[in-house]
Amino acid sequence: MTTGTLITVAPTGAESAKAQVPALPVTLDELLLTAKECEALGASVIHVHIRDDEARPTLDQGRLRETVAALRDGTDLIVQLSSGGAVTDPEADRLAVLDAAPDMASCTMGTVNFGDDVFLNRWEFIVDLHTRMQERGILPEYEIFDLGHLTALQRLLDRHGLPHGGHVHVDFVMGVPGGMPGTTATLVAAQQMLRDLPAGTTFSATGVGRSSIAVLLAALSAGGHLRVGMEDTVTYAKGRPVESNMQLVARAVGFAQLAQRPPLTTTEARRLLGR
Ligand code: KMH
Ligand code: ZN
Repeated sequence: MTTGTLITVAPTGAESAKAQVPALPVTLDELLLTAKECEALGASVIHVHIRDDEARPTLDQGRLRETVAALRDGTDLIVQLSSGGAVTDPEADRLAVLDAAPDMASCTMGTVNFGDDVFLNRWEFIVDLHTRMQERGILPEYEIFDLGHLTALQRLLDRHGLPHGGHVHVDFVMGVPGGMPGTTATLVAAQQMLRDLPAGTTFSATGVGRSSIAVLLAALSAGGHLRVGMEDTVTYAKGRPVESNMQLVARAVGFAQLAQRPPLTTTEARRLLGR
């Protein structure tokens, strides 16, 4: 049955530099303001990467805890911390993200070439992330950069059991140079592979860069949910830089309403994800 649309905003990421993308929210105040405005527009989940005083990506424990507390205080958004960090972050720091006790955390299901870099996700590391989240009651969002990552997810769940609460939610991150392309055909192929996962598995999708609109439309028509934000998209249209995360959330909300799948409220999103 087609439901409303869960909209996740990924406002910052670890890849863009503030100097090149001045609208990127990098301070806690900027992040909180963005979060409040995106929630008011229809976002129900926030995927969070944080920055240090020089706007460089960081996994600093104190800052992560402060960020989770501020988002909980100021919004009703479901707080999802990135355990992916930046491609240079060590595994120990990525695991320690869970100590900040978010509602959700990302869990990338395999290694992928990432432009000129490699985003490394060893099997044992994935198992560690998954089982620690099970123990602590944190819901994973399984990040799928390539179709084989879905096979790895099936293997993970077979061997190590369902996440805490039993709901499986995946996010197709499409169009990364080195990963699966951001096309309708690929999204449909990925969706077909969900048949091998537990009944009730939900998916969202995001298309990086130019693939963002194609993926958004394909996800909506396929019954999927949406992730949008400046982590993935910094150009709104040819020659037009994104002005704010709100602009991207507003566009997603508009498309979701046209598709007669309006944004889920945070309460509805919590029900869907079992949070
Ligand atoms: N920054 C990328 C290397 C995640 O948040 O879990 C990884 C990423 C995925 O953004
Ligand atoms: Zn991320």
